[in-house]
Amino acid sequence: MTEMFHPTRLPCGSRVLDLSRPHVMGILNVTPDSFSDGGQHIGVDAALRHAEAMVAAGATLIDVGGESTRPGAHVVSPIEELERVAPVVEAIARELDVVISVDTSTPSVIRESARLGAGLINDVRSLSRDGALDAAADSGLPVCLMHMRGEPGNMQDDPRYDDVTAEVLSFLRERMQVCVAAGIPVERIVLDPGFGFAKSLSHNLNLFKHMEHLHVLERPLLVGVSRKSMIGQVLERDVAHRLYGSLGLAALAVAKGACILRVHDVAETVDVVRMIAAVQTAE
Ligand code: YH5
Repeated sequence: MTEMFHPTRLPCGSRVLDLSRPHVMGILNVTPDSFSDGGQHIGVDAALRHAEAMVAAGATLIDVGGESTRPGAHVVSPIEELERVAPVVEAIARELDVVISVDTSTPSVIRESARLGAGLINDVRSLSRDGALDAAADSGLPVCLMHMRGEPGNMQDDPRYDDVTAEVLSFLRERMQVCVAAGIPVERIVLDPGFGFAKSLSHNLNLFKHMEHLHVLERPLLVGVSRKSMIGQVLERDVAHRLYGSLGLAALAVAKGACILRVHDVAETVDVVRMIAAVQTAE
């Protein structure tokens, strides 16, 4: 088991996450073309019911995303993204006891979500869009910075690294510095290696194997591997048959010190996390 050196309390708006134990973040796609929801969670009621089920299953964060980051997915305008995300953030904040994470790169969505009760900004582009750093700094919320290269549309076109873990580490270190310079306290930063983003199968496996190196940055790690292609490629399973692969990687991520697991299958992952926590907290 890996030792970490980050503090154990992460204030997320009106709630606090106790990071001395791992947390499960349930994925809530509010896109018409979402990859594995078939778009059925578009209606606010349906989204709220799905969020409620994930909270009942033990999710302590819900990640609301209105922009599909699948390669080839169509670009969403900021207004369209806001119209998808805002009503769902508002409904969850009103109805459920959970930290709302918003998967967005868009300044107006960051600002409006924070106003409506979001607790975490999760940006796969690490606040690189014009105005995103200021919006996140003004929100006062923690931010998750994720490693990616290019844009979702072109990121899988022949990604190359000499040492993927070292390059992810230096990218995250640099984005952390940029955030701190923009007024986001380092205590509010969560880091994510970005599995499946601008990485081949061997890059993903190598990065996973050496994930512990990222603890030198002394920030909590979030890991998202649920149902991703790296599992499909190793096991030769389509997206509907990646649960056991996802759970295996979830367990290994926790053993390597990850604090937050971003997943589709909340109940199953919560069992894995609780079992590991029972062992880790034993005498
Ligand atoms: C992530 O890793 N990922 S969206 C393709 C799949 C399955 C899942 C074909 N947002 C992350 O979930 N935010 C996404 O199978 C994220 N970390 C953070 N912080 C992609 C996704 C997925 C893509």
